[in-house]
Amino acid sequence: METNRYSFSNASYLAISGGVGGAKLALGLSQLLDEKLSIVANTGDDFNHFGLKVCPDLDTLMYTLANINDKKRGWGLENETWNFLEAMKALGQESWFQLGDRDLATHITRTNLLDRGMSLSEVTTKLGKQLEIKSLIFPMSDQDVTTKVCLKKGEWIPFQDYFVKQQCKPEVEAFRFDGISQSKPSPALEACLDDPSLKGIFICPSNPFVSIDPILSIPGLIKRLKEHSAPVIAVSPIIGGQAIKGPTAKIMKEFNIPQSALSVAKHYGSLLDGYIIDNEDAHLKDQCLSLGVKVHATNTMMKTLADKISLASECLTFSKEVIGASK
Ligand code: FO1
Repeated sequence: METNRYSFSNASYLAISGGVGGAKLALGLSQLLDEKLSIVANTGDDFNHFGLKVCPDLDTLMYTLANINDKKRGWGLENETWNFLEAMKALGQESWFQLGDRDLATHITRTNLLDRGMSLSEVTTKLGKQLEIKSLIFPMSDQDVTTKVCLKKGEWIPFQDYFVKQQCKPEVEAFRFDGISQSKPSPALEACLDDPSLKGIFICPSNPFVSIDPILSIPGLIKRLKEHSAPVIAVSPIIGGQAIKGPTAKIMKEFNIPQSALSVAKHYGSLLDGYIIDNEDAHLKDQCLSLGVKVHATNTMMKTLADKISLASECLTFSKEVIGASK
């Protein structure tokens, strides 16, 4: 049943997103576009915890667009309670990953539906419909892809061990995405890639290394995005050399890359047709332009819903300028 929604998708825009940072722009875009927006989420952060399939970025997007997310943390649900976690602690179980009581319902439902043979795409569509989300949120792939982090000691650890358990404190040497070479784009992502009426592809201001790269690493994806008639436009996750949230700038330092919006543009390279930077980084405009990408500077700090909608509106306007100028 759900596959019909992919084939008849009348989405005009695609957003490529990780969790908290990306979801802010995705929310702004969804407010303007409703069902004309498709959002592909990173699933490299997914893992099994207490026997449950947890998909942090899909859930952050889902809760944010349904306006039931915890606004302070960015992840998880508002008005959450933690009785399950306390009870697990009392039983001597791990409590470093905070699974709230209400959030647990999502993981149990997803795990059950997957066990019954549904694909991650089908489960995600079902949950999105249940939460009355108009935009279509879907995973990058229905195959498992697992991000691993190489520490300076040469040890590879699971992503959530690095991100949550160790709070991104260890120095990082590299990332790898296990399972990526066997992965295929999810049906909804395939439909977007094949949709000639798609008007714009936005890379949300998520961490390029751990949130966007897993998606771009799906075999053949970069080539198909480059060949698509829709312009590919990224919004910088770096403002004035700092990441708004998360370890993007710290990772750049550890990779010996200058911590700047320019480095993000270089990272995405020839994939980009357009690049949106913050006004604070307007001095980098010429250097970004010299990479052969159109550049727009504006306020990219999204504190309020109005900020999110305003940036989303600028993304849409800019995409029309970029398409008019080149693609
Ligand atoms: N992030 C944390 O920093 N600490 C947590 O305990 C935590 C729990 C959690 C539970 C469910 C969920 O969907 C997300 C959760 N996150 C938590 C966020 C998440 O793991 C990361 O933000 C992403 O993986 C990075 O995009």
